Amino acid sequence: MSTEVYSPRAGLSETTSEVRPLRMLHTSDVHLGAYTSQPYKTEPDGSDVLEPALKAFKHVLELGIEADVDVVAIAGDFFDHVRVKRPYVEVTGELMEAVGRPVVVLPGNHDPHMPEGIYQKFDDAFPSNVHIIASAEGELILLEEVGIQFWGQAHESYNDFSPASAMPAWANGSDQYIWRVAMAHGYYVGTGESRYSYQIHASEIAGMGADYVALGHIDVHEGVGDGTVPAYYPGAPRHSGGATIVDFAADGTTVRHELHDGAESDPQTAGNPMMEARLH
Ligand SMILES: [Mn+2]
Repeated sequence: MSTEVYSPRAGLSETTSEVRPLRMLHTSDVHLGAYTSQPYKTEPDGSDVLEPALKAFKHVLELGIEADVDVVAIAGDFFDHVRVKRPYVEVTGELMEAVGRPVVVLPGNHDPHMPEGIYQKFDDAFPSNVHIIASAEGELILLEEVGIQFWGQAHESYNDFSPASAMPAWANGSDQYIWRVAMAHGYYVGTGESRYSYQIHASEIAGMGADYVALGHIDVHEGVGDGTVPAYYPGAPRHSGGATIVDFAADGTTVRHELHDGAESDPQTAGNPMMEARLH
């Protein structure tokens, strides 16, 4: 387990609001449905168990429950493709409901928010604690009772777009500071250029005014940016075997990657460093 500590966001100390600590679980690139459309598989003894991608997701959620997080963030490519069937999505929804905490989902390039996509087609399979960001222009999910707000630009098609280009419209709390999490699903290029789609630049991360930037798109756990704002790819649950836990507090932000016991390596990427860093 690695732990990184960051100074509070510039300007936080000037807030007149009460600053309460808060804990978040951040995951991404779960790619549900990548290997099978059946939510369960039958063991040799005849018992039914969750298929591997759902099992990895369940393990990640259990990490969050064990750590007693206040909220869960899923930063894109939660589902692998739009052909995932209703029974599979219903089991996914049941796992999300069982978390008993708000879950915020940013659609990625594999699971764009569009009429034929998972989130609109199976809208009723997601429980009321699930909040799905639905606009490419950017949308704020304000969870005032929890004390946190999420900003993100949803993928709405398979076309290229700039997932961190809009300026977040943060809400300000009167009595309580509301933590700011920007979500973006794309490829971090730093200050340079790249041939890849969905580019996220260092200046965008630094300029969002966020306490934390929750990224998704690559499978490995990795911190990016210039170090002033914590910005992380959490790592895909089946690849990294865990999730990222973020602690927000008045004296700074702590980010750690936690492994879950039941981690299985992805048979398509295990042992292949080129494949292991692959993009989605
Ligand atoms: Mn992706």
